Amino acid sequence: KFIQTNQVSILNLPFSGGQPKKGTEVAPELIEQAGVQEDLENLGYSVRYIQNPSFKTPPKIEGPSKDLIKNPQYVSDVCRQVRDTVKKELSEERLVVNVGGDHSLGMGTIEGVQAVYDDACVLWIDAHADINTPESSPSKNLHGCPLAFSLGYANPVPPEFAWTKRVIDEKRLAFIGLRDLDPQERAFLRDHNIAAFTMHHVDKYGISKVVEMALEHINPGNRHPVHLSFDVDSCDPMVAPSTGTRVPGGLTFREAMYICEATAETSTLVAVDVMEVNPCLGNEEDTKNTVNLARSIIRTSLGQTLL
Ligand code: 4U7
Ligand code: MN
Ligand code: MN
Ligand code: MN
Repeated sequence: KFIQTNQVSILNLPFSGGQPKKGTEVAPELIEQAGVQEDLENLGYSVRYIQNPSFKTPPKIEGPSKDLIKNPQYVSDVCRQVRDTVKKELSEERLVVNVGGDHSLGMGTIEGVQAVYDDACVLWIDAHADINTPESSPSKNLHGCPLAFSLGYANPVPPEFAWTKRVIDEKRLAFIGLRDLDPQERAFLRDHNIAAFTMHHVDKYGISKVVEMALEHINPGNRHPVHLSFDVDSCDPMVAPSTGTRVPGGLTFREAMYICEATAETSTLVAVDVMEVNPCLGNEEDTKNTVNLARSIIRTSLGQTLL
């Protein structure tokens, strides 16, 4: 609608520092090999691939104590780099596809999007709310915390994350797919009136109504840019088996595609994240299916239709 472009930048973000399982760092390469560039070229896009190979060097484990957030400096450094790259690509009036990598990267992608479009809204598709503060996090894994940084909830902000700011407003954020929340996450969602559509709502209203309600809430009249952040664990483990935090009772493949289709139809999408694919989990078939899901999320949110 307002940003008319066929230029898209794909950021490969091979990173697993926000959680303890190795493997999400190899996902971008496999998703690329699945044929994403060709998919997007077939849709009429001109594609720029951006690789961040420096992410691949894992640090020595930081945060040795059980009570401390894990790998703060590493996650912080990578996310700041992601913020800058997203910001640069968007400033050149390109669309951005962020291919993770674990979901701690979301604090970088959100800051990058908000730096260019400060009224952009965020549609977060996930089994989890990822809104834990370092203090409230039961696991101390940063992939469960990105939204707490983007909303300014972390108090105190760990020194490593002093660069993060409150860049989104609660009324510009909606969730779909939730089914595994920690106590403090529930409290944040309730106390701040955040549009949180759980799997209960998907069952009750159907996916089309849920997406309509979510988009109407964060983006009435489609006047704002949309940042879609898709964690593949929003999907049922049968659909997305190769991911680190599987939760039963998730979205079907079609429900996931419907979210992408409905978002694409608004012509407001500026950025999409596809996160948490872990090709090292599950068998070969599982990996293939999960990588193909990621590929489908990308081409569908960028406009591929069935007909
Ligand atoms: B993901 C969890 F405790 N809430 O904080 C946590 F259940 O990016 C899970 O959505 C976080 O995959 C999952 O560790 C992060 C846990
Ligand atoms: Mn997530
Ligand atoms: Mn999740
Ligand atoms: Mn903002």
